Amino acid sequence: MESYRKSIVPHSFLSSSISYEEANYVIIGAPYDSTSSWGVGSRFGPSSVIEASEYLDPFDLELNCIPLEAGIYTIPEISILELNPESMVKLVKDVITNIREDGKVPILLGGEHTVSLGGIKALKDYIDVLIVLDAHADFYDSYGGRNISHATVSKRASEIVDQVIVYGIRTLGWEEKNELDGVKNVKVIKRNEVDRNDLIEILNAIRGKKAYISVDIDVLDPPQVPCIGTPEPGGLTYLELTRLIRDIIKRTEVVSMDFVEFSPCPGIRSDAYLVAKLIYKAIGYHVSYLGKEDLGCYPDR
Ligand SMILES: [Mn+2]
Repeated sequence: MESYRKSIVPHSFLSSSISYEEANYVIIGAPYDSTSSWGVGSRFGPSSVIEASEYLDPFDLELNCIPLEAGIYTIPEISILELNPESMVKLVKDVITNIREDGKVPILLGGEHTVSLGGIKALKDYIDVLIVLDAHADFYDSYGGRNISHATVSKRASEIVDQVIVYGIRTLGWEEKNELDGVKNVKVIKRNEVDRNDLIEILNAIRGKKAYISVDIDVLDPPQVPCIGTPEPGGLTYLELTRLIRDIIKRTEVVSMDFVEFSPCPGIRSDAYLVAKLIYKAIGYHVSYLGKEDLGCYPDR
């Protein structure tokens, strides 16, 4: 269980070569896509994103600093591909628990959305609110005969977390609508239901709370990132998404983030690069507003 701390990582996020001990942020690849209903392939997400990240410029033009200096370490991918969803969630939970206990910020990389349940379970006692950015509500009580599935993630999470906010949805199953009517701690916001000012108001209402952000890459508009399992038209632009993540991190105390459902297509490099940049940007905002040391970042310029 502890062996990953000393192991040599062939590919690390932004080619970082620091030790686990020195890191404030830890990238965890969770290659799992066993319950995916349409496009399988998100198992290749973590390795593809980490490979693309090696081409990122460590200097952040917007923040005017090098967030990488906060220390980012990449552990080897967790071996979960062959597990059933329950065992997979348990193993991801154990890894995230260890990283949290070491005082580091876990950044989980899927894999399908189901892997988030491992992170959420590990951190449920440390978070007040779960913020899910997703094209779908993922609020089925069971899907394809499974209680733990990419389509039930927010429903399962709502049973263990006090408050859940889902933003960005563009489609909803009838069964999901009925499930949502039966819960009080979940706020699902349609993509076009609110403008940026409304979103800021919603975030101001949770100011200072401890938060977990789960980013389903399909919250983006399919032309922005075509390589996803379940594409849904009408999504966010890259800039809208990064700004929203910044707005969240500026107001809440984000303890962990995950980025899931990216499913690389052979021959397309821009997608993996976009996801890598999105993750580095999110880490950059975290370093700026919540970082342990002042690296001279200026997020509001
Ligand atoms: Mn999802």
